[in-house]
Amino acid sequence: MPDRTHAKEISLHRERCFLCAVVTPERTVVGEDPLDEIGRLVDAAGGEEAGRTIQRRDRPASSTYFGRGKLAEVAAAAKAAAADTIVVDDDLSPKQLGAVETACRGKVIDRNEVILDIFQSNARTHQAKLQVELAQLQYELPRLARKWTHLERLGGGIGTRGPGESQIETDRRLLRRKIGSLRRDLDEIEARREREVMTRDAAFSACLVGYTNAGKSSLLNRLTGAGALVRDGLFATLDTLTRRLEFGDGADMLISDTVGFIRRLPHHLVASFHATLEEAARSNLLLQVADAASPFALAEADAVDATLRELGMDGLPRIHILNKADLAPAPGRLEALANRLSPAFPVSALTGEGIGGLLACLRGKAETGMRAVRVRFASGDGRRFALLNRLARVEKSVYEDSDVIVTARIEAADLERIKRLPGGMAVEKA
Ligand SMILES: Nc1nc2c(ncn2[C@@H]2O[C@H](COP(=O)(O)OP(=O)(O)OP(=O)(O)O)[C@@H](O)[C@H]2O)c(=O)[nH]1
Ligand SMILES: [Mg+2]
Repeated sequence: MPDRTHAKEISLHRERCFLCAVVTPERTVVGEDPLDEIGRLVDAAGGEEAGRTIQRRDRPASSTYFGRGKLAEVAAAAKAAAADTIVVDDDLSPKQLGAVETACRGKVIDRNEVILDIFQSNARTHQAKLQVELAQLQYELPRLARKWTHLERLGGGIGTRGPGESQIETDRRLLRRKIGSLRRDLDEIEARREREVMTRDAAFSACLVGYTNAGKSSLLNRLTGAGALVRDGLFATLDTLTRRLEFGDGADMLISDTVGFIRRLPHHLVASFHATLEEAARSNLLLQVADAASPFALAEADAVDATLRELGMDGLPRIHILNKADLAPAPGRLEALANRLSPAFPVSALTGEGIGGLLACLRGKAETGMRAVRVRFASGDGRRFALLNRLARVEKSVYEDSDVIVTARIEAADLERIKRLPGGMAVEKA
């Protein structure tokens, strides 16, 4: 029996892809062809568009996704366009995917799989690779049965009598075991990383977040000379890269760049990239980057807001950066964006325009912004405890041996004052 516990190959590289979707009334974004985004995703996955079609419907058909007539039309159009793969811009149930496959007699890939494919080819580090594999296997688990029936239909191998239920069960068990072992490996990496973060000093930290391709990595490079990978295409960055921004007068802060967001980011991916996004959640300030030159900047900002809410990060202090100002956005666009996203800084990571103002703002935040810290000192040190309670927002105090460990949010200057009291105190980033 073939080992089916490896993630299935979904590569769209050099494939001719026929794009299609059911477009419901609530999904239509004004002014945008509904399939433009999936077109960019397919492009990022290395595929080529062979053609496209949509069906307007109140909702997708529950078992066949498209209406029956449209399904035949999609199959014919894809065949006429000599497409290798049908790409459906939606999250299909195993049953729907099976129905489209049967009608089109070929490879069918849904939106989740396209994004997984991009992540798979862009994962560079060990952690990112494990995260993508985990997301893939979790996506596949409920679809195993479909895959087997599919193989059967294709003729199987020598002497196949079709895998029975028991084979599917065995495969499920193997998949689950593999998922468990991936999770353990990732937990270990996360724990190690957590220890590293703890030993870092209590520097003020900011994280760049935003729609994919907005220019987050370019900004990190512009601000810190980091040398982060920049590429025109979706999901170039899948890891968190943290660099120190020095203001030149001794003050500094940490800035992290991380994976970009998109509308309807697949849930398995969000869950698998939990550790990577967790870093962002622990920062003191979010730098939300928008591509001001994108005609869909506002819709993209909505998608980013929704993802931040989903990740429980919408409560963090935030400033908006309207990037790509050099591309001369349509008249009034910058103003409209700045009205909706405030406070906002129009900048260009490419030319450096506006970066001075942004730096001044960040310098101020690093000085006055509250940072989360964990401090440890002798529990008998009542003076320090009282001052801490007065100057900081104390979240938690835990007593351990003869020490007290306090988690709190505090401004840098106040932390310095408390540090200077006699008696000694250890400071960690919370
Ligand atoms: N004209 C112009 N192009 C920019 C600017 N900033 C970034 N770009 C371009 O936009 C593209 C995406 O830039 P990245 O920095 O990789 O974007 P990102 O947000 O990190 O993207 P992901 O990591 O894929 O989510 C690249 O082609 C950059 O050269 C800018 O200020 N002006
Ligand atoms: Mg990037």
